[in-house]
This record gives sequence, structure tokens and C-alpha cells, in this order.
Amino acid sequence: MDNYDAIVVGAGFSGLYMLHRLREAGLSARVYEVGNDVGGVWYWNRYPGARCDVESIYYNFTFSKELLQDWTWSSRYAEQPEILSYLNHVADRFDLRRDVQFRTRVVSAHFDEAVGKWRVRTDDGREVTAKYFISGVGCLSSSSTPAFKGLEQFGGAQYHTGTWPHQPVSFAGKRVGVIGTGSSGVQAIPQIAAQAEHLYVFQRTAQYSTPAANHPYDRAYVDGVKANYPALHATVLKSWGGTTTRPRGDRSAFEDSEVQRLQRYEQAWTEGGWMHGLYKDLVTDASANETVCEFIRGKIREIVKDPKIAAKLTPTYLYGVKRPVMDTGYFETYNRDNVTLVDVKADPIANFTPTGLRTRDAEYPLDAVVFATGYDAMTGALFKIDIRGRDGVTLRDKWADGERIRTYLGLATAGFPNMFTITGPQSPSVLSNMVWSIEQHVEWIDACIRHMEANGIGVIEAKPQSEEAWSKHCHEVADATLFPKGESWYNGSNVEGKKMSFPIYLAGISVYRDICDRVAANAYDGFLQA
Ligand code: FAD
Ligand code: N01
Repeated sequence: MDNYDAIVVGAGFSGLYMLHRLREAGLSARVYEVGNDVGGVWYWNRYPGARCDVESIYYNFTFSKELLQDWTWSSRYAEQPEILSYLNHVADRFDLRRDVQFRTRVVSAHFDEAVGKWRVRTDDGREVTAKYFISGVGCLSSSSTPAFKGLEQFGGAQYHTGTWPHQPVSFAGKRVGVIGTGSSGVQAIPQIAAQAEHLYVFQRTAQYSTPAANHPYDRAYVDGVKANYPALHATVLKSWGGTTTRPRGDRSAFEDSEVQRLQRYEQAWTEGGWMHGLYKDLVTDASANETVCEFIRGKIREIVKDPKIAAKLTPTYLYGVKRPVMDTGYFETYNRDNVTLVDVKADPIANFTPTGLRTRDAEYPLDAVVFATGYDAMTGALFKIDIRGRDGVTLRDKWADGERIRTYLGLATAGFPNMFTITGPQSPSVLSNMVWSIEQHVEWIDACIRHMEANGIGVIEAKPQSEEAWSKHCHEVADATLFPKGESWYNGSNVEGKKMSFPIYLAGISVYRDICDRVAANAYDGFLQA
């Protein structure tokens, strides 16, 4: 049986950088990846319109000055093929593929207390051992397709945005249904509408979306960014979310007059980007939040010509309690003659038929259906692996299927020694620029492992009281905001039957980084080490 110092699961941003750092530390490592190649999310999500919504200049690694200099993004929000090329470039530049085993799923990881190692099994029937087990499985990598009645008899083509085919898909001359209007649906819908004979959008919850205002980067601008990257990096590290695109406002929405506020919203709408950071209380005070909601609702009414369709597209909940979405021509799409919006809250989906989809009140003939129904987020990919710590306890049971997530710093969980979760639940992860959060986690894990190796430490493990305190703190921070008040994948409500305790640390990346650094500086305070 092969033995490694570390096993890493996943070859997206997380797994690739983790591998690089482990190698630099002189350790042996093996990465397992289900896909045929590197890229993670950007390998899988090839749907029309897929692109990042953190500006490209921030959505890259910063650990290598040379890498920063030799890669040039073409536009403000790079498209999927370009981001995938970037990750391939990273893999080539650091010769990473030779330690990645593709087309291989990790099915189980059991901590063997007798030898203090993880036994990791893969779907090719092999088992390996390793001192460290590191998850880079991704927060949004386990796609979710609801169990619609009759789907198995549907004769048309089926796609999920998160597992899109590698060959080009043409919707020309086709009647297409898109189910779901989250970030993926909102990006795909305008592009599919432009091709399809007819597009039916099945919307359960209306979406606040603001323009991305994407544009090609001016070469001089990018050169300027590159020349000043260290200063930019230092500024961003002090930010809340990991970009300087729209720093958090320092005053209340009510400190401005209505006229000033509307001017601010109008300017933000034109510049493009999310709006929840414009005032400091938009994420904490429902009445402040309502001001931005009403502004966006007004925009929807302005853009969408048919008032009945506009009404269906107008959200009523608070802005930002579902992950904010950015678009290119989303609401405008509903002015097209070949697009029909179906409100499936009012008229629920009943079942698929061999030739289409039936709601309670109507039937829609379809040649293809696109599931933009999202992910079993945060815990889905982790729970698909049978992870067992001390005494054979499964992670799934320990976290009560996600209802009782307990971690220390979002990096480790008691009873699961030498296991680390990159951008795991209870870290800033999905509410930050994830690439920089990944870098921070990987560097923290790397330093921790080096500390262990240098000091002859066999096992490191979160203390139960540390994780109780951290989990309580996470919830206190979240409960002071509006984020947990919505129905979204943040709490699992997009997946039938799922309930997840709010899984994101919301104090911001700068506060979080300081806490993690302090723990490391205090000899990994809060961890048991033996
Ligand atoms: P992933 O990229 O999800 O990679 C995880 C990999 O692990 C996958 O390739 C998967 O196949 C593999 N894997 C999982 N389980 C197993 C297993 N058991 N065995 C073997 N392999 C396994 N974040 C931002 O900050 N900004 C953005 O603009 C942004 N845009 C996004 C757009 C889309 C369409 C999506 C879906 C997400 C986006 N995200 C964005 C979030 C995104 O998850 C992160 O930015 C980042 O790509 C995560 O990298 P990762 O390596 O942690 O995980
Ligand atoms: O998934 P989602 P996503 N019947 O969960 C609907 C990142 N990302 O793939 O809101 C009918 O947001 C569901 O309805 P409801 C980003 O972090 C980023 O779009 O639950 N509808 C919702 O409309 C994002 O937040 C980008 O009522 C059903 C949709 O499906 C995350 O990934 C691009 C249904 C799912 O939306 C996930 O985004 C793409 C049912 N049974 C993704 N079940 C960028 O722009 C679910 N829905 C960077």
C-alpha cells in the first residue's frame, strides 16, 4: 500500500496550490480529482455565459510574483475558458499534474488511530495511507438536481450548469427550459435566449441582479495594476471581502438624504457590481436594506416592458440574503418574444413528460432542459466521502447532516486529527474572493504542517471547547446581520430536505486572517498536539 505525507482531494484552485506548497515543504503528496483535468469549478461549469463575478485582477493567485506578471486577464469579469486556461497555466508552470491522479474519486477516508494515519480509498479500489488528509473538494462542486417526477421519461436533452458537456451545445431551433434563476441561471438565460427558438424560464424565486458592466481591460490599466500589485494586495488584505471593487461603506444609508442615496445607487448601477456594501447597514438593518431593494425593483420595472412579467421578476425579500447576482442583459431578456417566464411558485412544476414539462396549470413542450438548480453547497462534496475520525465517527453524523456544523476556524474539526478543510464551513469562504481565501488557508495549513514536522508532532486536532467557542462566535457574528434570515443555499434551502446551520464566518477576511495568524503565533493555541 502506498503511503504519502499528504492526500489532497480536488484539483481546483485549492488542491493545486496545496500541492505546490506541500512539495515546497519537501513532503510527498497525492491529489485525487474526479475530473479529467485541473480546474475544479472552471473545469465543470462550461455553460454559456459562465464567468467570474469577482473582478479578474483579484481572481488569481498572488503567491508568485512571476505568475502575477506573466498572466494578463482580458476583461473585467473573465469568462470560463479564460479562467480554465489560467488554471492550466498554473498547473504547467509549477509542473503540478504529475502528482494528480485524475478520473479518480475519493470514496472514503478513515483515521486509523493505531498508526495515526488516514486510510484513503478511491473508486478504482485502491487504498493509500497518509499522515495528513486535506480537503479541497470545493464549496460548490456537488451539483444538485431536484428529484422531479417523471424526469426519467423525458426524451429531450438534459444539462446541469455545473456538469456542462465539453462539446459545444447548440440550442438553435430548440425549445429550451431553464429551471433556476440563481447566478448560473442568470448568466446562462440571456445567452440561451439568443439561440433558442423558444426559452421557458421556470422561476421559483425572483432574483435581485445588478449589471456586471463587464468590459475588456485596457492594457495600460492592467499594466498599472501589475506594477502596483504589492500595494493593491496589501490594501485588499485589509478589506472585508477580498477586493477593493466596492469597499464597505462607512456610513448608514440614512445618513444620506433620499436624493443622495438614489444618486449613489444609480452610480453603482452604472459602474456595475454588487450593491450590498454601499452603506454599512445594508447588511444589518432591514429598513436600510429595503432602500436598495426598492431601487433595484424600480430598475426591473423600468427595464421589463410588460408590467405583469416585471411583477413576477420583482423580488420581495431582502437584498443579499441570497447570494447577490450580477448579470449581462438578464432582465432585458424578458422583453424578447421568444422568452416566457413561468412562475413555479404560483404554478408549481408537477412532472416531466416524454416531451416536456407539466406544471399544475399548463404543459410546456421542450427539446432540452437546463438545470440551473445549484449545489448541495458547503457540505455536499464532503459528505459524499465517507470520512471517519476517532472511534469511527462519521463527519456527517458529527455535523448532524449539516444542521450542527462544528469547526475550529473553519479549518479543522475535533475528533478528526490532521484533517484540514480548505475554505471549509465557518470560514469566510464563499462570501469572499475565494482565491485569496484559498491562498490564506493553504498557507496556514502549510505553516501548521511545517510546525508539526519541525517539532516531531504526530497529531494535531481541534479541541472540542475551541470549536464550540468558534462556532458560537460564527453564529453571533452572522446573527448580527441579515444574511441568515433568507432562504438560500447558505442554509441549504435550495436542496429539498436540507437544513444547514449558517456556514460562513462574516467578520471579513482581514479580521479572520488576524485570528488565524494569532492562533499560529501562539503555538496553535486551541489545538491538541501530540
Ligand atoms: P472547486 O473548484 O470546486 O474544485 C473542487 C474539485 O474537487 C472539483 O474539481 C471536484 O471534481 C473535486 N472533488 C470533489 N470531491 C471529490 C472526491 N471525492 N474525489 C476526488 N475529487 C473530488 N468564487 C469567487 O470568489 N469569485 C467568483 O467569481 C466565483 N465564480 C464562480 C462561478 C461558478 C460557476 C461557481 C460554481 C463558483 C464560483 N465561485 C467564485 C466559487 C468557486 O467555488 C471558487 O472561486 C473556487 O473556484 C473554488 O476552488 P476549489 O478548488 O476550492 O473548489
Ligand atoms: O445555484 P443557486 P447557482 N424547482 O442555488 C432554483 C456561485 N456561482 O448555480 O431560490 C424550481 O444560487 C432555486 O430557486 P430558490 C455563486 O456563489 C457564481 O445559480 O431556491 N427551482 C434557484 O433559483 C452562486 O450563488 C457565479 O427558490 C428550483 C436556483 O434553482 C452559487 O455558485 C455563477 C428548484 C439555484 O440557484 C450557486 O449558484 C454561477 C426546484 N425544485 C455560480 N430547486 C458567478 O457569477 C432549486 N431551484 C461568479
